[in-house]
Amino acid sequence: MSKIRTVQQHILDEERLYPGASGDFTALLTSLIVAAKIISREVNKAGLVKILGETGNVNVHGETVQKLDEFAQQTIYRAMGHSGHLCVMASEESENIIPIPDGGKRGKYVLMFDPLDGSSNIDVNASIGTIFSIHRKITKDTIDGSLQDCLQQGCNQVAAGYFIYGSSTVMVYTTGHGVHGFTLDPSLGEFLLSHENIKTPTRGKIYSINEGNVSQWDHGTRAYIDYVKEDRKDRGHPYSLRYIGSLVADFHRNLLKGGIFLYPGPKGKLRLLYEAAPLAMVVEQAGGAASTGTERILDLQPTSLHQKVPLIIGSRDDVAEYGKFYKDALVMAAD
Ligand code: AFP
Repeated sequence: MSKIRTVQQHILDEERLYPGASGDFTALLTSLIVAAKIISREVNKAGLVKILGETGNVNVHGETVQKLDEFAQQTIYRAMGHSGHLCVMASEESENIIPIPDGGKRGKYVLMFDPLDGSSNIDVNASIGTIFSIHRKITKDTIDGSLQDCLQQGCNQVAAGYFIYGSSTVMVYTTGHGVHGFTLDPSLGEFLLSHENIKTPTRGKIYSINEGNVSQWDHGTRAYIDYVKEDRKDRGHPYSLRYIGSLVADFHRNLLKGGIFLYPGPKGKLRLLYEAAPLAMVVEQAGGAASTGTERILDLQPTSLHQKVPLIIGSRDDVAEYGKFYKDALVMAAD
């Protein structure tokens, strides 16, 4: 019979792997989980917005109805700003770094987050999510964190993960010791271990890409997509196309089933710090891979807060195969 474990118990177990741990990190994740539960509750009510009041209006309870992405941003800020464990934050929704509120205790961690990824899917009841990435403070001059603390390579992440608000709310996270998934039991208000030590298949049968962008693709991407669509049973082809347009949802499905998600260049659309790097840490910990086509995502040195990168992520052999097509096309173009 499978064991019953809450995410809190699991995080505490992981903390015991570090005898000198202060408990700060555990407390930080706990605050983040509270924020996610509040966001989850609000996402579940999204369909009632028309009944209870339109965005910007005052609803029947006398509350101003906010856009869900603004609500998610503020909820995380309010839960984390006063947690005492962070020195700075950065969000996909804010242009600049987010300092810790005046008077708030400063801590040794840096939080980067995308409060509600895929938010254009809210109106159609498709899954959306919150992505997070945690680094250690590296600057020493003041107790406040700075831009430099936010612009760290993904390989320095202490933890990363996401919450997916779908048919149920699931948290997936890694601290560098495997990837674990927890499903929210709304009646208990607890995330319970549902996916222990997730390993993604080394090769999948799914490709996820916005094919409407085909005219903007490079030759390597075109050749690769033609290849996965070939009717070659000996190679396990054709692959099935699955694309929701909500990164967390597309990523989560491919993580569990195997497959490849592509948002190719030249510049890409997805953000390095809030989307690509955290999911790259998760996928690598699950045995998969994440690349720009030529470079490992976790090796990229960010140069700005909202930098975009091409993102090719998923099953290890599929990502490697894409890389071959991409590089071959570059070589051919150079000849
Ligand atoms: P929204 O938050 O505007 O819905 O964007 C979602 C997203 O950033 C990511 O979650 C998707 O994978 C990607 O955009 C989809 O982009 P396309 O609509 O260009 O395919």
